[in-house]
Amino acid sequence: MTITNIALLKVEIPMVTSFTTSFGTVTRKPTVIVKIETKEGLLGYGESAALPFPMYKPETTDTCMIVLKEYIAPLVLHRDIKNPEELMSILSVIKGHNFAKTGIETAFWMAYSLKMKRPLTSLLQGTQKQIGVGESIGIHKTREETYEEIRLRIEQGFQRIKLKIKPNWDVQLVKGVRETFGDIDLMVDGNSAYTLEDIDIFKKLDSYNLTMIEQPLADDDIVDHAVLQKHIKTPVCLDESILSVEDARRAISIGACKIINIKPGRVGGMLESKKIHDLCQKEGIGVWCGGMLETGIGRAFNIAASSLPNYIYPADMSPVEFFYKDDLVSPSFTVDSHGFVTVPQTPGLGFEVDEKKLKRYTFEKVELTK
Ligand code: OSB
Ligand code: MG
Repeated sequence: MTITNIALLKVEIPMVTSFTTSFGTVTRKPTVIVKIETKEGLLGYGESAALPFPMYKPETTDTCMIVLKEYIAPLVLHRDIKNPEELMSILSVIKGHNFAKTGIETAFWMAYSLKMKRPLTSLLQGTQKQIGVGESIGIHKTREETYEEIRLRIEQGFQRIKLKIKPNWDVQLVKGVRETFGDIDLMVDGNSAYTLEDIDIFKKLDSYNLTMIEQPLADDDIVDHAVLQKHIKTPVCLDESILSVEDARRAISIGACKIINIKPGRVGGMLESKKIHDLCQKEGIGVWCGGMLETGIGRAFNIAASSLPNYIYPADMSPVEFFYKDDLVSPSFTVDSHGFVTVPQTPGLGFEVDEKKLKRYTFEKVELTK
């Protein structure tokens, strides 16, 4: 396949609610949509779903735009690229910038899937026809407000509840949730807000039968996580710390986690997600798909990746309308009353991109043809 045209679209759909984590509040979520055209007339859409600020990982929406324009596009335009493996080998000269890489990688996967006339799930060797979904509950002003959202999400059928935590918004919260909601599938996500000095907090959390504790310690650490894991029986799950299959191998080899959250965006795309999945399957480490508040375009790839067999925990895959006034695909995916999303079985994205909406929410556009 030869890419003849790349459009980088900075898109912003108004949010209907903000999302607060230990690192800050997301009130606006611009995103980068990458649209490619190939010589044979195939279209591909991908998404670089970094946050607008460098508080989750170093990348931002704007760094994705720059890296895609200045470094990625010149490497891939007008070059005959056989498959995603070859694309990623070309991009491997660029260090880091995984969200930027994911934008072009996912667009390429979509076009490739159309060319092969096979759905993404089948190209990846996915086996699951539906994906179990949980809900990630941001930090609220009060515990009562948090309980109200949990009540609603359980009623709607979401299969597990993930609580965002930070120092002084952790043990009491979890205790209250257990007292109010009993034995629900419950986990917490610290987004790197703690250090090993907080070990007593994790020993306390350890008695609440949490399914996992996600990324409690530094975003670039695995050593301290390994120490923590030795002191608690609750599985440690790594998010921010895992950027590649090599990271996953190292983390597993020192016992830094028992579970990995794979976000295609964070690891550089679907191919690396699959590699991490395959390694974890071999090592007996269960995985699940996290999210970056993607639009329906990014979510489509998350759904396809989640169809692999070792995705054994519910995904962070709340419907797009929970966070945004609108979506870029229509219809958007839905979560049924038992908390399942159906995996599309058609070649391409599996969802219809609405060009009118894409245009309406685009506020910056860079066209590259070389
Ligand atoms: O740590 O999983 C995270 C959103 C933005 C940044 C980091 C995280 C999250 C979420 C939301 O938890 C997951 C979603 O996309 O629904
Ligand atoms: Mg996380």
